[in-house]
Amino acid sequence: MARLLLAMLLVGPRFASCGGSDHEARPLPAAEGTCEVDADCGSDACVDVRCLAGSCVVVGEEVDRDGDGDAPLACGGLDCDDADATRSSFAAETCDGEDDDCDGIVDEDARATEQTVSTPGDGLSVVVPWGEAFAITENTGAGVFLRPADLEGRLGASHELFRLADGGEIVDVRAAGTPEGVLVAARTDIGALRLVLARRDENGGLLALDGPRTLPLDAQVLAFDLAAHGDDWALALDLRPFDGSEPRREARLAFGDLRADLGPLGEAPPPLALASTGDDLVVTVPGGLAFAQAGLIVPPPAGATGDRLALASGEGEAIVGFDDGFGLALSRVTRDGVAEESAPGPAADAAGVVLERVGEELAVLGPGPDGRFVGWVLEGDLERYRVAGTPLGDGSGRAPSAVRAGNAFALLGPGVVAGTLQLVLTCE
Ligand SMILES: [Ca+2]
Ligand SMILES: [Ca+2]
Ligand SMILES: [Ca+2]
Ligand SMILES: [Ca+2]
Repeated sequence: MARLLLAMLLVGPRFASCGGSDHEARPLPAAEGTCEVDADCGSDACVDVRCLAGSCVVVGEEVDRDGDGDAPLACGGLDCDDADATRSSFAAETCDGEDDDCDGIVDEDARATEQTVSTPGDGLSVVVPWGEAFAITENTGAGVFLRPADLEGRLGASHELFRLADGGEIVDVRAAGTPEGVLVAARTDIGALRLVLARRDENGGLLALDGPRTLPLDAQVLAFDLAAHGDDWALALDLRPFDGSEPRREARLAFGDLRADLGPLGEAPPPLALASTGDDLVVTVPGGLAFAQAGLIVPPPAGATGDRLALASGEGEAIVGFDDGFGLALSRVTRDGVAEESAPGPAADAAGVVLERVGEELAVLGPGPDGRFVGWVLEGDLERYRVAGTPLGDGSGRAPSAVRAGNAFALLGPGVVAGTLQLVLTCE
């Protein structure tokens, strides 16, 4: 009997005390370090422990899963994201809306960066938004090319948009960007206007070209401007009819059927500018600003001197930039008229500024006091602005543009070195 009891003790399950209220059998706790499966060894995110031959064995440290050299916070390191090797206490803070250096503050001290972007050839360049980056059109005179440029200053492949097969010269190229792509318009030396729509794919590449096509006209194009208009594009045209009648200014949808003839220009037509309010087109005309579809002319802002008005598109309004005798001033204009109060603009030369809507903000890109291009960002009320780009080149032949990508405001404008563009990123 004693032998049988000893055998049960040796081979049978070991039992915990049968004391307590439930009287159910429970296994004895395993001895420290003993196990049957890996899970018995507990889960410690900082080390890799496996069950080997019944014992828990540390087989490796997993304190840096993303391999950036920094252990996660829970394991005594300073890596605030151990699944992202671009973020650690060793990383530099960059302007991307994330806390790259893991100090708990997003985008602090993310400094403005500047890069020179060399554009091939010395043709005239126009920069337009291309998604959250840019596209650059290049006019070689005989052809127009388009190439994307990212916010690192890298240029994508160059695509030929069109070429003049039978001689002649392209004398004026303009472009307008929307989320889908870019409309490029080029005027030739005989006053014809060619249009091509470059559609972009999701990855920022070129998806397809629509066109080129020549705008059918009974007139010679003297000047033109274009703007994005909802999902479409709009054109403003100064035309000299072939039948010898008076020159006239027109507004049209580039890929629609709207035609709003705004009448003869008169002896001294003002410089041509076009903007969209989303539901109408605003065009500079003698005596003020025409709302093409409403058939209204709004007088120019009070105090405007000279005949140059810069326009920016807006939702239900356009922003007009003008010289009020002291420098650049800015006003809102709607079909009801120009807002009474004009906000003094940054210290830019009103004659050379480009106004561009960038989300809720307005970018003012133009020559500063010393003639070099500067970018400013104005908040929605037009009262506060900040410099968004150090002085660039003198601007000849290089039309600038600006985009916002997260916290970064990017400006691509004329470079200090002739024939280049300069990319400037600033961060909020
Ligand atoms: Ca790490
Ligand atoms: Ca990391
Ligand atoms: Ca930080
Ligand atoms: Ca950051």
